[in-house]
Order: sequence, then structure tokens, then C-alpha cells
Amino acid sequence: ELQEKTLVLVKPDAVQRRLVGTVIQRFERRGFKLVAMKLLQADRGLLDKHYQQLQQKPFYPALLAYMTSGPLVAMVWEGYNVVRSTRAMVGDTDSAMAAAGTIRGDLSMHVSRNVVHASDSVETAQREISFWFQRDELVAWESGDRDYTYG
Ligand code: DAT
Ligand code: MG
Repeated sequence: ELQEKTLVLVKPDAVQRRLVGTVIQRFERRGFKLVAMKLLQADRGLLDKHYQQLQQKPFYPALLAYMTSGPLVAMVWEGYNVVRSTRAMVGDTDSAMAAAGTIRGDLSMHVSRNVVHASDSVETAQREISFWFQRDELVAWESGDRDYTYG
């Protein structure tokens, strides 16, 4: 599905460490298409929805404090198999276990400061995109290199 979309967050640690461009560049170079992007300060209500499955975890208060500690960059990327491909590019949740060559494996040290979020399934992606973006914030555009990036 060429129109598959996923949500990527460049988390507050990465914004503070000036890694926004580096993260964007990885997805751009792979060939994915950026269809929405904004810098924002997330609030608790939004994160409670985004991390609904984690609210009972012991680390949730710390996760919330981290994710609200400063601005983050929310993006929607589109392309063939983008959900699985971005997860592979992001690497293991625990940065200490993440393979070299992945974003976390190259840029982060610890699970509690792991630089990026990427949706874990197509269904999750649709739900997460709706939490972070209004429908009219997604831009549909044709990429000029399409015949050279897809067979
Ligand atoms: P992922 O971000 O790889 O999808 P997840 O959905 O299981 O991982 O967890 C969301 C975030 O919560 C994760 O990026 C970092 C934090 N987290 C997960 N497990 C943790 C742990 N054991 N200790 C501290 N933070 C954790
Ligand atoms: Mg997750």
C-alpha cells in the first residue's frame, strides 16, 4: 500500500540534543514522503491518549514527565510498508538492545530517553495520527521521483 501512513514523534530529548534534522534525514533518504509536521508542547491529555496502553505501568509518571519536558516534533510519513519499515529503522524500545544502524542504536543510550516514537501497526498509526493531527493538516502530494523509488 503506497498510501500507508505512520506517526513519528521526535521526542523532547532529541529536540534538546538538536537531532531533529538527523531523524528527518533518515526517513527522507529511505524514500518516505513527509505529509505532515509540527513542533509542539504536548500536554498530559494528549499523552494519556497516545500511551493509553501504558498508563498502569510503573514507569508511566516518568514517561509523562519526560514527554512533557519540552517541545517535540510530530510527523506523518507515507509510503510502501512505512509502518514496519520505520519500526525497523527506529530499533528496539530499549536503546541498550537496539542494533547499530538503527536510530536508537546510533543515537540513544537508555529506554527512558529513546529519541523517537513510531506507530507499531497500521491500525495504531491511524488512531495515533488522529490524536496528533487534524485531518486538514495532512498534505497530499505527488513525489516527482516516484517512478525511481518504486518499481
Ligand atoms: P516503543 O516506543 O518502542 O513502541 P512501547 O510502546 O513499549 O515502546 O513503550 C513506549 C515508550 O515507553 C518507550 O518508547 C519508552 C517507554 N518505556 C517502555 N518501557 C519502558 C521501561 N521499561 N522503562 C522506562 N520507559 C519505558
Ligand atoms: Mg509503542
